[in-house]
Amino acid sequence: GMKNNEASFSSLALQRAAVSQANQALTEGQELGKINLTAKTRPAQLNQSQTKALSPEDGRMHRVLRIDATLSPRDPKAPGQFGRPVVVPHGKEKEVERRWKEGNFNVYLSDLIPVDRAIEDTRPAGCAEQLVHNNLPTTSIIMCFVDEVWSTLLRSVHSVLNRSPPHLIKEILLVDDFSTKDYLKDNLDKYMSQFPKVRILRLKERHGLIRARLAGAQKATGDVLTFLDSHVECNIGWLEPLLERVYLSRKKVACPVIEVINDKDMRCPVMAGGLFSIDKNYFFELGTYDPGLDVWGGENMELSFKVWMCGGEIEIVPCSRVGHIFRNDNPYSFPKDRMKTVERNLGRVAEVWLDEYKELFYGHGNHLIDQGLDVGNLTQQRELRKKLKCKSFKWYLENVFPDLKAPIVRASGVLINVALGKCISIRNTTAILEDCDGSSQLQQFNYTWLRLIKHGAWCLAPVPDNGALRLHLCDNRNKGLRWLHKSTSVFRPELVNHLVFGNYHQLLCLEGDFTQKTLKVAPCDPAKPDQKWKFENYYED
Ligand code: UD2
Ligand code: MN
Repeated sequence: GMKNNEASFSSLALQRAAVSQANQALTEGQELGKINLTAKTRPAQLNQSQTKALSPEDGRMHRVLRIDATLSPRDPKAPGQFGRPVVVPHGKEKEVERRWKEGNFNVYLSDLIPVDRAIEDTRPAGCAEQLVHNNLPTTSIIMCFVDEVWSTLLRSVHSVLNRSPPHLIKEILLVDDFSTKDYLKDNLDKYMSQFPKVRILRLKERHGLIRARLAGAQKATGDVLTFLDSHVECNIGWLEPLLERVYLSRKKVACPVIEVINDKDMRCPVMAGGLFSIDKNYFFELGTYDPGLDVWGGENMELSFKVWMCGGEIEIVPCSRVGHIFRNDNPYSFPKDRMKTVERNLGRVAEVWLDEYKELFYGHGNHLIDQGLDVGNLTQQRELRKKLKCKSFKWYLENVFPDLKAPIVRASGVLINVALGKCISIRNTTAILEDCDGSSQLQQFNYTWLRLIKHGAWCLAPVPDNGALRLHLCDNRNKGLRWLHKSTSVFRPELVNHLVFGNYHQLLCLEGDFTQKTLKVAPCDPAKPDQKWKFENYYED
């Protein structure tokens, strides 16, 4: 579910980069859900520092795990074995449909596939030969779930047990975030009792995944925390390279490949969020997650900014492969409105970490003018940032994400009234309607990410209480200069193509009057064609 990203951050180019990676995986994931539940990941190239290995003779290192307990499956002919695609049997389509909503993926097929099936080794060449230190730290696997599908939960646990060196797994902590399904109670206890390393922690109320992970972290006894979703499949040799990175540098957060990742430099500005290993003490030094984040969403941003800005690093480790079922939507309910929850979480993150760039975040939301989004108390988070002596967001953008080109302009060129076929032109300190002339400087406007209609340093805005237009010196922080265009589609579909000014309570739309050649703002009316506007060029959707 990447829907959260539509909530507010969607246009922040930062998030876009992360999302576009994730979306690719999402497309693949839909396939996973429907067809074969196999981890499909594109092999990455290893860079030199990753292939360079010490010699095993030096006695301090050994090869990653090669024996995969699932390689001689109990039933080699079972569906999905070796990651083979599974086809829905004829006549079962109804059942597939009926059971889909249990997990928002093909639950019917998942149940047909053995919980300890074999999967293909998707690692790039060379990974199996890699050496890791003999004295790697141990890890606690923390897997939170709420109403997870039985077979996928079991498959996640089996994949960890079967494909990790036992001595590195201190424990597997299953954190039950107040599930309602009966099979997740006694049956789960009974099933897991055959594995001494599996502990089940039951939360007494719904915590949401962020605080559920924190509850797990509090109980963990391993040196490193490894977080996983409850519908994953770890591949052979997935764990050692993660722990190796943390071992070599305790401020490194190591993520497995779960999707197509920019593998040029292995630097990852924002992690996907679900799957990573982090030194336990370091996690607590960083103040864990902001415990004020609710249910789902934004915590990956928070931790990513915090890690990078406060002296750590995030790295995608190409030899570590973990499959994950991406779903179109969360299969569980949100205690409060989903969109508001995620928006509030992102608001907290923006307020604490984004410095002056937080204006971009607010400028992008689907809310008209920001409504003083109540993000709760941030004192502790801000103090933490000071205490950790973290760098600025500007530093982050310049150093961690130098190839980020935050697009400044969303639309440009002449601004044409759709019904009248006339264009806006600058006259002294005001604007009028004229015949369109693309070569006239006076008719050139930029519509920016902060929703300003700019002509050079000047911005179009209505005169308060009057409705006439005038030019105003642009100021990115002045919310009284912002116009909504296009992005209104989410909020009020009928307002697409309008240029809307105002707030939730009072929407005013730019309107042209051809006889008078004048412009004004007037109450929005979808039936009025002279309120519809188009820029010459658009740079997004
Ligand atoms: C992604 C991450 C997920 C998390 C989320 C943003 C990956 C693969 N997944 O979304 O880990 O970072 O973005 O917050 O990077 N859960 C609970 N309680 C809840 C809600 C969820 O325990 O209230 C569990 C859930 O059962 C699952 C895990 O938390 O095991 C993550 O939830 P998800 O799978 O719905 O999130 P996902 O993969 O869409
Ligand atoms: Mn997930």
